[in-house]
Amino acid sequence: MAIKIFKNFFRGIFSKIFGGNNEIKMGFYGPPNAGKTSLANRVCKDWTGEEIGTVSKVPHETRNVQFKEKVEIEYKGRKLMFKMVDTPGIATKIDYEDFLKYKMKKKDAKERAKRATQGIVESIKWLDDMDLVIVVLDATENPYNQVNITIIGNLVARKIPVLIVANKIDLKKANAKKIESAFPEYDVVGISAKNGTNLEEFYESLFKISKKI
Ligand SMILES: Nc1nc2c(ncn2[C@@H]2O[C@H](COP(=O)(O)OP(=O)(O)OP(=O)(O)O)[C@@H](O)[C@H]2O)c(=O)[nH]1
Ligand SMILES: [Mg+2]
Repeated sequence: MAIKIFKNFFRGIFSKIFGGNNEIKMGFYGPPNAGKTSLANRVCKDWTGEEIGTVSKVPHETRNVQFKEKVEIEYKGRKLMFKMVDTPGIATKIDYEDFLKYKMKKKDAKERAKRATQGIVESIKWLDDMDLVIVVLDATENPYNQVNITIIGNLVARKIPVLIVANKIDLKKANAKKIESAFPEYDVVGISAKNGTNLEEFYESLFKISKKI
């Protein structure tokens, strides 16, 4: 705690002296395949015209933290500058055999599993550096699981503001309400990153939780 206060104090002085950026570091966290990169890409594309990374139906597509700096977002006349950080999906277990059904060679599947495991460690390391976190969950999946509870518990312990996104609401099986019930103390916004549904609500919630930093 004392170290964090110290760090923030010096960071503040540093940026005042050198006119440093006032970027809000926004992390996209969650289980694999939930749509973190899809959402990060959509936001990035909206405001910079560029994307942040590749999307795939094969889980653990993102195996390194990737980011985009100086993404200025405007909502109702207010502007905020973000550093967007897309992270590898967090899982409790990675089995290379799960990748074989995607017609991947055994050697490639093993390499993907190894890199995905390292990616999880990297995701957790970056948590400390985040000003706020968007937890992206797949609304067609059961939200009551170890990964979600661990991620959100970690954020609470570090006092990092959280916005939960219930993604894939375009799918019939999606149940955003179940996510709301699972995490009643957080803002939950149902979206489709793929179709761009409810992005306005996402920006509204984002600006709301940015005030908590
Ligand atoms: N139907 C539907 N599919 C989506 C949506 N968002 C993402 N997807 C699909 O879900 C799959 C995973 O998307 P990604 O954006 O790669 O997910 P991710 O969370 O970054 O996954 P990892 O990098 O593996 O952790 C892809 O096939 C996407 O096209 C959505 O809103 N609706
Ligand atoms: Mg990804």
